[in-house]
Amino acid sequence: MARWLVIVFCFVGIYRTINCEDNKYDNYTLMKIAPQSYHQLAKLVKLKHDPEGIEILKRSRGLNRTTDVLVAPHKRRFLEQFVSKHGMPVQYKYNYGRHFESVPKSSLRSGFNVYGFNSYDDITSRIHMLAAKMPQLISIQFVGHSYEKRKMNLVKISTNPSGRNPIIFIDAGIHAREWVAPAMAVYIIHRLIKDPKALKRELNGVDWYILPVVNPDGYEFSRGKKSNRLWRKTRSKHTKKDCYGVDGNRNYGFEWGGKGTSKDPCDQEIYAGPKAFSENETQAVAKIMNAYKERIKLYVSIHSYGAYLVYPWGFTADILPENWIRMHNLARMVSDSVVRAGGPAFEVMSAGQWYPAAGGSDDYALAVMGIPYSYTMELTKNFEFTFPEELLETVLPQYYDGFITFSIQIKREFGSN
Ligand code: 0X9
Ligand code: ZN
Repeated sequence: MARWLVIVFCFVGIYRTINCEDNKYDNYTLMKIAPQSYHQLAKLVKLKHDPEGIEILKRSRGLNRTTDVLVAPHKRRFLEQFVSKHGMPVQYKYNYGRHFESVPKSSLRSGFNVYGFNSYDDITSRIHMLAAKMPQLISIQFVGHSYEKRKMNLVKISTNPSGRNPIIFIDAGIHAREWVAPAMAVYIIHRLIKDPKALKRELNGVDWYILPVVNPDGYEFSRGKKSNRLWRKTRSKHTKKDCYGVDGNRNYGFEWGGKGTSKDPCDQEIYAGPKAFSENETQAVAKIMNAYKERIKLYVSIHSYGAYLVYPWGFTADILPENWIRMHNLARMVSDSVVRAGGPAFEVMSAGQWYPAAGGSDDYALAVMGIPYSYTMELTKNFEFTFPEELLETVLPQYYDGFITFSIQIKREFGSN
């Protein structure tokens, strides 16, 4: 359809939003800004996300590490002036919308691949198939419906389901576009049940509860041929305006609505929702935490991108929880084991020291549920959100070694033998 026609249709609101969003990133520019001095870094930290055309895809905390900003055409001049005023080096990726034309055709492909970006339906049928095949080891618990009525399925893996093993609870995919996260969760499931070594090692005395796709509506929306690859939020509707979704990781009921959140339902990135737990999806995660809070000793929420392993508090940079040293040390051990496996080291710090953002699941797990080890894990360093599918085979096993290290510590500290 001619571009002018789309614009007219969007303007008069006849055309469906989904198609208007289709062209959203055409002519956007990705600016990867690398501060060289602490003065520059301080300026960059203050750069505000702007729903009108400045989307900060990743913030950095150190020198020579990029803060990645996706800029709409009408905001590019402003940002160029900002970086040149402060003399910051920038790498440009022009026409960023077009980058998605080279995104793997996984959105179209059907059929499960353990090293792939699988559809929600393929993941769902695979876990049910595994549970039917190995009922003594893996079971599925329905934990709620997403806004668009997709089923949320918790995968429970245990060699002793009637026992009282400590639980490692992992969730992934609260942010729709972070496709590596559900891929990692699915890979963990696969290794736990297929790797004969797992029985004696990471499954011995520890149970694993895994929610592989927390935000299935957003995930499928980001995969659609016609929709928005950079969609982050859920797909609920809380306003009469033509704006959808809530940032699930701003929607939890601890310090809800604080720093790094937005009250604007049209904010594409960090809208916290009309109230805490307005979203079915975050309610379901909280329900799992609550049901097993005495036994969950480790919570990991998998995200992408970057190489960060961060712990509470995320709502502020000013204070740390009383057990932060333990969380910090374990995170360093996990990072070391990923490095030994050939992967990249994680930057380890509190989430708030990275950048404050309130209402996150990691803070809620520690503060409200009393889960003693709580983390957000950001996977993959390059390629932003469009990590090449063919490289999953290399990186997922490296990260898995980090999860083995987690399990060794949980067993050592909380196991019964
Ligand atoms: O901002 C987020 O929600 C996470 N980063 S992401 O790029 N995947 O969006 C980091 C969350 C860290 N935890 C808290 N701030 N509580
Ligand atoms: Zn995320």
